[in-house]
Amino acid sequence: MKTVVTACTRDCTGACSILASAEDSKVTKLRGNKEHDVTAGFLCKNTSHYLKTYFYSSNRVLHPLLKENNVWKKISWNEALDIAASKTSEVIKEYGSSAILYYQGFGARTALQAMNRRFFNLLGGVTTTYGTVCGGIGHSAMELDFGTKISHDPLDHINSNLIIVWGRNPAATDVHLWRILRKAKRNGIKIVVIDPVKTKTAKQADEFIQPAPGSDLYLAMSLAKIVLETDNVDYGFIENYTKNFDSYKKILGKYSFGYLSDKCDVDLDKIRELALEYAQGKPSSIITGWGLHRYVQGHLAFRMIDALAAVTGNIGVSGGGVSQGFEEFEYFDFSSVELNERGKNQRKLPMPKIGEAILDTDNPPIKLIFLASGNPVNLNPDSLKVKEGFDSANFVIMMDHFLNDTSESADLFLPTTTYLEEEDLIGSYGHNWVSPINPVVPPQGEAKSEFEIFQLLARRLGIFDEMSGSAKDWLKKLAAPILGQGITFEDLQNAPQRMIKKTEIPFADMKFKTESGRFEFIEELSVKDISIEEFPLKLLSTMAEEFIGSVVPESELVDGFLEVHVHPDILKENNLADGDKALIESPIGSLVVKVKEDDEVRKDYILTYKGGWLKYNKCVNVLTQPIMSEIGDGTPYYDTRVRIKGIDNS
Ligand SMILES: Nc1nc2c(c(=O)[nH]1)N[C@H]1C(S)=C(S)[C@@H](COP(=O)(O)OP(=O)(O)OC[C@H]3O[C@@H](n4cnc5c(=O)[nH]c(N)nc54)[C@H](O)[C@@H]3O)O[C@H]1N2
Ligand SMILES: Nc1nc2c(c(=O)[nH]1)N[C@H]1C(S)=C(S)[C@@H](COP(=O)(O)OP(=O)(O)OC[C@H]3O[C@@H](n4cnc5c(=O)[nH]c(N)nc54)[C@H](O)[C@@H]3O)O[C@H]1N2
Ligand SMILES: [Mo]
Repeated sequence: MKTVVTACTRDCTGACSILASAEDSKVTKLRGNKEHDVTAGFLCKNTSHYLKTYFYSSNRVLHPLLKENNVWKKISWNEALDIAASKTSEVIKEYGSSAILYYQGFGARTALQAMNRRFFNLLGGVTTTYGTVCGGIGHSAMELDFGTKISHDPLDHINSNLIIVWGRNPAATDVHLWRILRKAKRNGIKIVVIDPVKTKTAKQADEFIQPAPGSDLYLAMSLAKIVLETDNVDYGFIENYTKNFDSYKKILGKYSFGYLSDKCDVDLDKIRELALEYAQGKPSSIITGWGLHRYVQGHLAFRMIDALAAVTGNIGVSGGGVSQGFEEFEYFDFSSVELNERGKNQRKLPMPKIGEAILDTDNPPIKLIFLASGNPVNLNPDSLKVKEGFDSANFVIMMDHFLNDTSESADLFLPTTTYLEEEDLIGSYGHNWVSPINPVVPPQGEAKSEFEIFQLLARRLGIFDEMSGSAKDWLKKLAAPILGQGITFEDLQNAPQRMIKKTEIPFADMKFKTESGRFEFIEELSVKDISIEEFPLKLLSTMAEEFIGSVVPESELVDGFLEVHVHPDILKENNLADGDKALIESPIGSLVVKVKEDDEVRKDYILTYKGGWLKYNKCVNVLTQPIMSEIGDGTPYYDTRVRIKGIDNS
């Protein structure tokens, strides 16, 4: 028996360091690695079941597949690579390399994927994407306020007196942050959850505030207004380290308490209590989540939350701050590996509107698509349009472990390895550690790493010299900034490494990365009304605890209905009852769903989860609008307006 240190590469804040045991080339057990102080020696449900439900799942594809007459058929790697290479060179010859779209999803977030991008740059540059279907919006807000996005170490929250979990559900989506919050609670630190949904996290908090979706800016403004009115302001911080305070104060002055409390639909007494606790209990920390990113003007909520932390002087102090997450790729040197300067024909299409963008692109049009670790037909807004976009290309090549909704539009499937079969490094967007990924067993079936696939393609396309070398050689190059800090490559391969010392508190030196060098308050507020009379409800589609992204449990891979939670009053208004089938319509689509009566949801939205398959009629994104946020090129999924009506249930 042997034990190997590796790390989970799935799309999650954890990027957990794992100890994998193997016997006779069979992985027998995965355990959390105690050498990592955030992921702390335990694994989430999804990783605990990973061997059975993912790695050894009978649905995992272990041979290259080619679609002929709409049926997948097994082919050899030689054949698959020859086809991929000849499609690539034909398209380049006829249309130029920018007629190729390389779409990289969020399914795996490792360092070595830089080699995929290098490959495309060596071909002369291809079309890629800009913007994001994940964070983005909040990051741009933080850049405006602080000049950069940095967060407090998750372990620093233990030093707070009060923690506000704002638009995040770590009990389901980040069990390691949840462990820290539970410990904080045991230590007597008050946990407040602000979420329109009574989530698993909310149910275990000391205080739960359930505002209207998309109204957090008003809530943050009213909290700050009370702070000003009761003179709980940190004037020292404001005078010495901030800019635009007067303009910000003027904005607050324009709105009455009545208006603000109405808009967020939170009782003023409750707001007052929280404002005083937050300001007087200093240090207080705010942990923001992805729920805040999902609105056209989501940046306004983030900027008002940052401002609240600033007026109370909760910046630059241990146990304080506004923490969104971490830049998982910041520790690596990508530029020298990716060779962007060689990709002269680069073009970028907006990820939030990828379907329409593919269809509208001309000169040259998109002819060939390479897709790695993503499922855009399922998870990007306006699924049917994304499908139309992918279907419009002459040929689609995908690299994944499983067939998914986007495979319906693909022509060639190249099976890739997982974190139990390959060598790589991974950062995290939930903490500041980098962890090694090491092969535990040889690749299953005929799976190959993306790194090897692109090397084999490079050989066929005459660019092998610049793609050759071992994974280790390239990882050393990518990790150069880490190796410069006295960590050896062997250290990095043997154990997870903390990149920033625990004691480092963001902005403790009061130096901000903005142009002024100060924290910059929001100066102007212009709120757009994007409500639509005919579609009175919002549609929230959050993460499920039981699976990640669109890799749903096997039992879900059957025709059925998306389950949506609806308030009893809304059901009554529409002559619906628990368990009924109903039609949800949005400005761009409609879907037959099954309703679940739920008196814990608010009356202004319908709640469901993301990731259900289009193929089985359970994909919420047939309803979501393909629009971009005002700032940050993000995806405002939850600003989709809908209505619900009964259908014949017989
Ligand atoms: N099990 C599991 N874990 C995951 C994932 C998964 O699919 N499954 N996905 C991973 C990914 S890709 C990400 S980005 C993270 C996301 O991690 P989280 O941010 O924890 O996940 P979400 O479910 O998006 O949670 C957002 C919360 O915001 C709330 N919300 C919605 N609108 C508003 C609003 O207007 N105001 C406020 N205050 N709250 C609002 C939602 O009700 C929801 O509870 O999780 C990662 N972890
Ligand atoms: N309605 C709605 N839509 C949403 C969201 C929402 O809250 N509501 N959340 C958004 C968010 S936060 C995100 S991050 C996106 C995610 O969107 P995507 O990244 O497009 O979707 P995933 O299902 O996470 O895609 C992962 C795919 O990668 C594959 N994969 C996993 N590991 C590997 C690997 O190591 N190599 C390769 N080649 N493939 C691998 C999986 O099998 C899966 O098919 O979805 C967004 N979509
Ligand atoms: Mo995400």
